[in-house]
Amino acid sequence: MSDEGGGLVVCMWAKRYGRCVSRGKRSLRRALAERAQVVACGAHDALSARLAEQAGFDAIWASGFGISAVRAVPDASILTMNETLEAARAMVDATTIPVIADCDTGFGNAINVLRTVQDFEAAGIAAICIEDNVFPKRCSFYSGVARELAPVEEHAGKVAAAKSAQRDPEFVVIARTEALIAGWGHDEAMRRARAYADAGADAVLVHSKAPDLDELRCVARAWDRPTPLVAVPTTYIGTPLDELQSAGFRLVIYANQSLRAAVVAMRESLGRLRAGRALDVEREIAPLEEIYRLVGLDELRDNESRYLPMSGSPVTAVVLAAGDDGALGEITADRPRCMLDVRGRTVLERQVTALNANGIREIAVVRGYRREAVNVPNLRYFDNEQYAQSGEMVSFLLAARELEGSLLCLYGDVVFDDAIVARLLRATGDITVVVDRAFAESRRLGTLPPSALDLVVTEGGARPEAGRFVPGEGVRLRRIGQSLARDEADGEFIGLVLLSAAGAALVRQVCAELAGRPGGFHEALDLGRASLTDLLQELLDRGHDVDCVEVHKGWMEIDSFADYRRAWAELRG
Ligand code: SPV
Ligand code: MG
Repeated sequence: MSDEGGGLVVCMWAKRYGRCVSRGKRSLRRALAERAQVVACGAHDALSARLAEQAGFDAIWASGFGISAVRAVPDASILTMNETLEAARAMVDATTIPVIADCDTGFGNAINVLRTVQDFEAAGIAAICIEDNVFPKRCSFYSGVARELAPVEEHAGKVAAAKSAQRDPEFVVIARTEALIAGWGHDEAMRRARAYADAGADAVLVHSKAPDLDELRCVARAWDRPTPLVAVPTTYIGTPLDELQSAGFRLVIYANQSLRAAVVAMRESLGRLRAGRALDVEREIAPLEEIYRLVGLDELRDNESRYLPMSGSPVTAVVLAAGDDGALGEITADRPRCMLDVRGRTVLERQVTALNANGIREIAVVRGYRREAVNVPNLRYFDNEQYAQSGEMVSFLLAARELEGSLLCLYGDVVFDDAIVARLLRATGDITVVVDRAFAESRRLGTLPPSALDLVVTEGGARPEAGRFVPGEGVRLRRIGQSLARDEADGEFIGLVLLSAAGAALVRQVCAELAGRPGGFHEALDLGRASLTDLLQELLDRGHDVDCVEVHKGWMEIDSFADYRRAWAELRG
């Protein structure tokens, strides 16, 4: 079975528990065999490892320097083996590429190395690197350090012990010599490198703190073993990858750049933050949504809807079903639109099914016109006695004042795919509306209905790409209403709005501030007759963000008899 195919289930399970080295992308050995050069990026924790993978690196270097630094201690054998192991294991869990663990001196002598290999291999780590410093080591770049190296035989013994301890044939042992760092010269570096290769090392790292590649080029030229050479360009920073490759370095490790990048970015933003407001750094820091994506919030949500009891859903749906404009004539003489039957199920029952499928059990319906006909069991009802003279905003508030938490508000005459609700529920903003991009297509084809549509102007997001619809991210609503020019509008509001608990509180507060305001309100004659779109435009005018979830069809509004006939023709029973 291929690694990306049949082995995937085992591998995903194993990934969680870190035991996937011998398979596919986790194998550094395979990467070295298949590629001319493997480029690893230093990481100090799971998140930096994930970012390194996303940046396109082939492997992760679980840096001793970095793992120490994020615990604010020097790179000087201060951390224990378990602390290093846990940090590296977290990187394995957060990524799918090989993780190379910097094991310093191996955490003891050759006997300790046996245990080191067993533990790191069992954690899913693809490779370890052990260096010939004496314990306690000092970072290769610390100045003023008397550098002592372990005897070559002792380190070769550790390498042999490491090789004998590995169970997985894919596991890689990198031997590192500090001879050049300690100033012991080219010949000693070669002697050690050869001894470690002969002891069974799978790759050899001759560390250098020279400002250019010259001394390492000499090492590579003199190299007379098949064992691949490894470079760590921390000081010879001007050397490009292709030059390292042609010099003979098959594995390149950018050991600490991610940590140093993070320190500069944090220090600069924190300085500005301390001196000013959060707004002053907002544009230069990652949006919250990016962090949500990085840590897999979507996966959490999917798992919640899959495995948690549905009654725990914190979202309450509010169906606005009070009004009636008589547009459907006779068929709504004794019932509102939400109670129209479409192939054996009413519109409201269809809505309940789609909401339930997404874990929403709390459903409130605001009734008005022919309210006695709205009697689907197990729903909570609110009655808008003034439905004939009032708009959706009044109906919504009637329910919203009594309800807590996040609210999903929907028109009573729309039917929609379950998937639209699923996507809306994944939204992370405080106010999110669903926008149909098929509007542009209908406009182009001249198939828009003559009746009023809730049009929108948005910013960002999907534009048709070679006939393919790809929903965008970070799409914001800019304007909404029925009087927007059809040429200017780029979508249609489908009547679904999700308000987080904070978003719902904001709406209540804005409505309270508006109460009693005389005169017209956006497209409405007055506040009492305002629709949901008027309320949304008011929120936009006040500077609040309204996010959009983009869809392409998948819903239907029953606004006319023609719509009703189409629903019968297109919907299943
Ligand atoms: C580390 O990242 O901990 C290393 C590489 O050992 S270096 O710091 O460049 O020596
Ligand atoms: Mg190190």
